Amino acid sequence: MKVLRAVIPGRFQPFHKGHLQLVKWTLERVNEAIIVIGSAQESHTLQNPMTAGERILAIRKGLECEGVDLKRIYLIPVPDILMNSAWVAHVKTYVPPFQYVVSRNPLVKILFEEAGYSILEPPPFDREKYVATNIRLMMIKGEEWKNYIPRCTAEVIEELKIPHRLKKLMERD
Ligand code: NMN
Repeated sequence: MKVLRAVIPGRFQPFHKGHLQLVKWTLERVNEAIIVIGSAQESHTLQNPMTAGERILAIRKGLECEGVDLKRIYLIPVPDILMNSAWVAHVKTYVPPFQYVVSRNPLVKILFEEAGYSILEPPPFDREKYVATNIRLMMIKGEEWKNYIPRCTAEVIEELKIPHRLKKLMERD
C-alpha cells in the first residue's frame, strides 16, 4: 500500500493548540505528516524568537504528551530562500516524498498548487484564539500564555526561557 504523506509548513513561533489540532486533523487524512519548520534560519527576533532546534524540541514534546504517534511524524527544518518560484523545489530536497500540502497561507497554497500538489485546506480551528503573534505578545507582557499552548510544549518554552528572551529583545539600547 502506498504511504500517503502531507507537508504542514509553518514557522511555529510558537507551536500552539491550533497547530496541534491541525496535525491531528492531518493524521486523520494521511498516513504520515511532515512538519516543515519554515524560516529555519531565523531566531532571536520578536517575530521569530526560537531557533529551529528549539522549535523541534517544543513541537515533539507537545505532540508526544498529547498522544500523537511520533512514528507518523517528521520534523524538518527548512531555511527560507530569496526566490518564491523555486521554494517548492527547495522544500522537496529536504523532505520525504509527499502528495498533499496542508495550509491556509495564500502564498504557500499558490506555490504548491502551481507545482501540481493537492492542497488540503483545514478548518480555521479557533483562529481568533490561537494566534502566535498574540501569544508572543502575552509572553512579553507577562500575561497568562500557557492556556494557548500544549502543556509539554509550554514546559519546554519555559525551560528555554523564551518569554525572558522576548522581553530582553524588547529593550532599547
Ligand atoms: O504560514 P507561516 O506560519 O508563515 O509558515 C509558512 C512558512 O513557509 C514560513 O516559514 C515562510 O517563510 C515559508 N515560506 C518560504 C518561502 C521562501 O523561502 N521563499 C516561500 C513561501 C513560504
